[in-house]
Amino acid sequence: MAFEVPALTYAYEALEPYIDAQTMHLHHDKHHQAYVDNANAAIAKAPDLEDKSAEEILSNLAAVPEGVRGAIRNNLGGHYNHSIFWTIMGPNAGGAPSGAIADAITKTFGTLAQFQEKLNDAGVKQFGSGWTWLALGSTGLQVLSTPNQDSPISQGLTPIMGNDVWEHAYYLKYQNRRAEYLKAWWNVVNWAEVNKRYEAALKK
Ligand code: MN3
Repeated sequence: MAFEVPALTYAYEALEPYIDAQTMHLHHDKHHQAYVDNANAAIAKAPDLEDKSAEEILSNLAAVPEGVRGAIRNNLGGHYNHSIFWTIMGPNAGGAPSGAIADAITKTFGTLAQFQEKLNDAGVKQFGSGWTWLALGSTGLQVLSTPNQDSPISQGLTPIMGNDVWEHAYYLKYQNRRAEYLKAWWNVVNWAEVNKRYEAALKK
């Protein structure tokens, strides 16, 4: 089955003033669509992958035929990462988490502010395009960054939340001020969804 860009569950302008509507339109409708189109084109050349989920394919890239592996890694990775990204943001969001994720963040990183600083720092230091992530592995929660559209799932980690630090995610509004974008982004984080993802990851 072909992959599709999931519709946003909120309006394009709902994340204003932190993320502007024009960026959301371009990012969701154009950039994400391009990843989906290119991923589907690559999968059409590797019929064995057709019935597999994005998670299954990306968690075992070595099993992907070499001729399409790069295209799948970049474009299915792009689809998978962005599909998470849209759901962990929302209007009337931000603030502090509650539930299991709140306890786990405190236990792992000390305070919420310390965790936020760590995730932002990984985002600032990611050279070029990429993502900064909170992911769950066998030793617990960890912050990491990935280049391009690489996903933590390809390293055996479950992505819990992540911020897109490609210039297309922030350049219209923040220009070269990536650090400012990273700081502002916390105002649109949908913690209820992040907690849901964390609880689901614990059960895997
Ligand atoms: Mn993006």
